[in-house]
Amino acid sequence: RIVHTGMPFAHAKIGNFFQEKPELGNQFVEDSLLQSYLKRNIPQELYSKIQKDLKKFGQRVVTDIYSLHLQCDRELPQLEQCDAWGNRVDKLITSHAWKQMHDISAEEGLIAIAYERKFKEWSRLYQMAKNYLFSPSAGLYSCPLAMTDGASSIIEAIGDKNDWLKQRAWLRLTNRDPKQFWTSGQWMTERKGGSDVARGTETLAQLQPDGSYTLHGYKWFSSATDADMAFTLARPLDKDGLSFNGTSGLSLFYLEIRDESGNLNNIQIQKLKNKLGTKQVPTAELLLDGTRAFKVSDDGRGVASISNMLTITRMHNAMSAASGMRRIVNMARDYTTRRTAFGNVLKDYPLHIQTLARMEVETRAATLFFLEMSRLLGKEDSETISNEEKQLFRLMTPVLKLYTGKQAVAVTSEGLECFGGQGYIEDTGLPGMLRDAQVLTIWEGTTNILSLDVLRALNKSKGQALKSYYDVIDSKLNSINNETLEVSVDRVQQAAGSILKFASQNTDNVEMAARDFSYSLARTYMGALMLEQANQVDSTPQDVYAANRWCEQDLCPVIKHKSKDIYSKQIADSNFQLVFDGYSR
Ligand code: UCC
Ligand code: FAD
Repeated sequence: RIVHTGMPFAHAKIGNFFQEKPELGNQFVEDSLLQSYLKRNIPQELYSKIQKDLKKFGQRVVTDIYSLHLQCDRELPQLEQCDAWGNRVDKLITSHAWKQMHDISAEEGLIAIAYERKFKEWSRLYQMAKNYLFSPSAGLYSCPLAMTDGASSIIEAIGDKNDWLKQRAWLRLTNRDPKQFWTSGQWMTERKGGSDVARGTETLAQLQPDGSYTLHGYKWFSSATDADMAFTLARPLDKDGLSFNGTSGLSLFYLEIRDESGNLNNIQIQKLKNKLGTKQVPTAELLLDGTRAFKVSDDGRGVASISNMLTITRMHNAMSAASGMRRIVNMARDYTTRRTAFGNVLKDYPLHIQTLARMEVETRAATLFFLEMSRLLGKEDSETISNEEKQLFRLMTPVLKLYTGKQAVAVTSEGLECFGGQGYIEDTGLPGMLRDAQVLTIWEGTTNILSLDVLRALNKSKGQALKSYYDVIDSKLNSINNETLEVSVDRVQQAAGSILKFASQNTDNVEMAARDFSYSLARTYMGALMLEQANQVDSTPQDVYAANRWCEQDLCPVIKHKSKDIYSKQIADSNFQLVFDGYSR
């Protein structure tokens, strides 16, 4: 017999302390600003129904949908290019969770709500608010949804003359039945250029006897390649085999990715992109080798026609930016109650809370901006928009996208730091949030390209857009009667005046001022929205405090720079010399 002094097998002792993880509450119930904005802008009888749905969904996005989100993060898409026998199959493998997101999107009406118009001009606001709750828990399914929404809007804009497209695609894109529901891609970028689409597009379109076309080209970025259809740009060839250069040679085409038997429509998936983030999304390079397609714009109106889609996807981009900020702030806030350092929980350190308060102010400003633009979009959809609002909406869509994209990167980066080392650990899910935020400044138009789009909108409106901008701000400020907001009202008023003044002056290089100008438009407008929110009868001290904090910053960087003549030819030359100092090739 053997004498045992203790059990030979045991768990290793690794200490008794385990940090509690951050928890999320109902994301609608916890979002006081979202509730307040919707309540004050949507008629009561409609809001009571919307509120009920958002409250239910606010819980889903932190329970079953959030589990699927984490699964999308873990089980990334794969491409099986050839089968075991060498046959090219281009099989795209996506996770069960990703497919579930498709079904949930249909069932919850994440696209449908906007197009059913059951809630009149507030349908779009409702839809965007619901997507705002979904986006940070969506496993990036928000990306295909954005393009699907954009595609639905294009088809609606094309109108009756293409009823077959409505029957064939629109009814599916806006469907609530998962079996019917389609998603769309948006293929604009080619190897030569994603910003300069007019010079970058090499894809050619060959007319067929039946009136359809075959497309021949290489699409350099195709997000969500598992979509059912896509809108894309190509150059139709005339009977002599010639095409036009530039934007006047581009037309818009509709295509389906697969035929009735599920085979790819003469498309080869060349590779899946190896990306910094958005890894959940199957983004591919595609060879179009005779892809059957249908021209849906007039000749040469490709870019103008796809710009409807750009407007919608840029709105989704901003929605994703604002909701991503809200999510990291909510998580970091909860963590301050669970994490102890130097003997106290983090929430007891004013320095740490100051950091979070600054993030909160940014998040509120972005959220109000995005909600207000969604409200205007709803009015445009239902044709109740005034001319002034229309001008404002066109001018401010690129501003919204570019400014909130930048905010999201900064706030999410700060948010990761709020978790200390854990913010850098992959399986907390936190690092992915930063990687996914970074793309918001790149796709759907980079910051500079959108700043140039602001100039385009200004020029096209011949000054009317800026006048509308000023008048809308002025009218918001005039209705403010709370004296604790007086200083901020003055600051916003002055900034708006300075913007007008700057626009009326001749600048050597107006393009060089475009980014600072756009930032000025953004900060000043967001200031007005924050003040409006703070001036409501039921506004809270937090609304007032946040508005005043926002308005303390430099609202109009373009003017400060102008006094230094920073956009002159001489400064442009000095910038060039500085950037290329020491460059030897
Ligand atoms: O990145 C992509 C998909 C990513 C996945 C989706 C994510 C969605 C968010 C999800 C969140 C999770 S798709 C690729 C996106 N690509 C871009 O955004 C392109 C960026 N480049 C530009 O925006 C450029 O400014 C271009 C391509 C529009 C420039 O083209 P052109 O042809 O050189 O510009 P033109 O000649 O000035 O404009 C041609 C016409 C004009 O109309 P007309 O002739 O009537 O005057 C313009 O006024 O297009 C009109 N136009 C616009 N109209 C141009 N831009 C706009 C606009 N933004 N709104 C209205
Ligand atoms: P470039 O045009 O080469 O720009 C490079 C830099 O130059 C940028 O900083 C830009 O701001 C700057 N720049 C360019 N011109 C000017 C100028 N005149 N003045 C000042 N600055 C300038 N595209 C699609 O069509 N469909 C998709 O589904 C899609 N999915 C994507 C998914 C991901 C993850 C990513 C990262 C991209 C995706 N894209 C997609 C492509 C994306 O839209 C483009 O990458 C983007 O529009 C920029 O184009 P580019 O890469 O050609 O950059």
